[in-house]
Amino acid sequence: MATNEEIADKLREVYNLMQLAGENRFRAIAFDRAAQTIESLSDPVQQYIENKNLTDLKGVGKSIAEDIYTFEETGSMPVLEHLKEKVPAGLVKWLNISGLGPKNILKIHKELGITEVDELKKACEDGRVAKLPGLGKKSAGKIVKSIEWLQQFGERCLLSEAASIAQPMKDFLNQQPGVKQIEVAGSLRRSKETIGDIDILVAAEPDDAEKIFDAFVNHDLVVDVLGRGDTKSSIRTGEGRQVDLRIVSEKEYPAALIYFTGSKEHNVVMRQRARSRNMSLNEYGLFGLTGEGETDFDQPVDFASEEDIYRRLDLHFIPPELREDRGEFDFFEENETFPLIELNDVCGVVHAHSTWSDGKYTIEKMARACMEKGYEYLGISDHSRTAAYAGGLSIDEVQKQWEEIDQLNEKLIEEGADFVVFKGIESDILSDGSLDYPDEILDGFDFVIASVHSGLEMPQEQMTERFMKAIEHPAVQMIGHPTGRLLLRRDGSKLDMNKLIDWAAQHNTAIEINANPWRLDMDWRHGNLALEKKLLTSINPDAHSIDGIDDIRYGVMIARKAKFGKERVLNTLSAKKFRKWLES
Ligand code: DGT
Ligand code: CA
Ligand code: CA
Ligand code: ZN
Repeated sequence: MATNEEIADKLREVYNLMQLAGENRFRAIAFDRAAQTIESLSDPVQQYIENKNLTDLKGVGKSIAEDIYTFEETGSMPVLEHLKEKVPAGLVKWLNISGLGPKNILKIHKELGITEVDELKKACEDGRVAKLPGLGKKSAGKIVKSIEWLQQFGERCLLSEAASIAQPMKDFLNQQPGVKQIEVAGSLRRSKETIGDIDILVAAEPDDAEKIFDAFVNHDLVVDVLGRGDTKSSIRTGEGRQVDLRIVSEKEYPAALIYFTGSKEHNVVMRQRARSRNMSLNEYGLFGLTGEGETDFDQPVDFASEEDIYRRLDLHFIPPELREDRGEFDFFEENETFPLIELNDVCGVVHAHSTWSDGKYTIEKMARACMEKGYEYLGISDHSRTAAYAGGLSIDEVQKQWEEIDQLNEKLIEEGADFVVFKGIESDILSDGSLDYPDEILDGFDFVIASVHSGLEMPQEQMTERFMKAIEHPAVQMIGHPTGRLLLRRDGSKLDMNKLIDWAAQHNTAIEINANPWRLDMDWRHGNLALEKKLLTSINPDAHSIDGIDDIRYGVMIARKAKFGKERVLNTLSAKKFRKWLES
């Protein structure tokens, strides 16, 4: 059963390919419109498929409805398959080049007779593209930059996407006979913000490996088998993600798990530590050394878990998120554990948008969803007035929103609900560092998140000053998504984060970890300094919908990687304590 998102994706693929095939523009747009409708539907589209009433949906016509029914029955959509035959596969990749639309793609493809991204890059560099009508030198330069960006990051995906592939895959494999232990390894186990490929490790008897690999390569998500051997198979999913499955013996499993979890940098230090203790560590195990100082496979050192191996190297167990060779070895030589925040510690949802600005749901709907998910409070923070493009609130609207929140809170008390809505705002930081409302309005909020949404390209020094002014403003409790980056899409602003962390810690202002998987900003790499300065954070979903609230889990993954324990994360406080902190 396909989800709303999956069906929307298919329709959008049709839309993209139709444009590249030069088909009727209006027919193509119809697919895009249907995709949008289904994507933003709050009920499961399955209901409409079962009742055969898809055409009740605005923007879904009869023929597209038929395409969807067929897709649901057969798993493929003829119109899409047909288009795939018609459009050169290389050209489809051009759609990922930002700033290059289908019209120009077709023009370049036809005029220059090229289909590959590499050919396009060359044509931009040697002036052929610049000579085409309507393109010019500037466009060609932009295309080259986008291609370079793509080549650097294009093969990676967001943490959320990788997790949504790995989880069902792991659950599925775990049910296969013969699987004794299983773990997701690699960058995903380390909670990196973007993932190259997904690595899964299984412990099984060698005789069972064949069957397990059979199951793996026949999984629903698989479209291509990239390789198959005795101990490793690789597949590709429909979205182009690669998954590597390795099967090792139970005996080798702990050493293999350390090896394939990485990072490479962490592994290098682990091997050095083994060496300096007259042992050799590799993916098969821990061994003694021969007289010549080579690995002596006849001298295995016993272990039954990752923890055992760490102990053999005079270390306590190092949580996977921290295995980046960024100070974890010194720490875990001395200390048994580091208390990292857990998803269950989070008590409240801070930073959420409602229909008052660009959110999809009313405050009440958002509040009830938070309640259902087990949270104690919701901090609403719509956009401020300068963010007109996102429906930012005028002073008048702010005051009306406050009334609505007061009434809602009263209603919740009457119902006996143990839940409260806080009045917040995501105030733009204007280019001179001032906020978006006069002080007397700012004082009326329970909390203020200060964010930059425009003028992101400011020189570093000026941008840092801009943030520092916001940090020291007495009305501001937190800084939102400090760099404004969109992972795999655009770099963030240039900022002196070291200075900001120091400044924020001094002023008791938090810097959020924006949990939206596109952002994950502030970056975990600032974790060491944040710890040293005792910086506070809040793990904020920046939710624009009910589903968006669940992004908190990615924020928690990044907060762990950034060495935050719950005592430095504000939304682990109970509603009462959170209010007290806001007032202090
Ligand atoms: P990714 O896939 O780019 O997001 O990052 P990883 O860390 O998952 O890297 P991947 O998939 O190439 O390899 C998984 C782990 O296997 C990696 O974290 C460490 C280990 N590994 C792979 N190749 C090497 C190597 O050449 N040397 C060492 N020391 N470890 C390696
Ligand atoms: Ca990997
Ligand atoms: Ca891999
Ligand atoms: Zn924002």
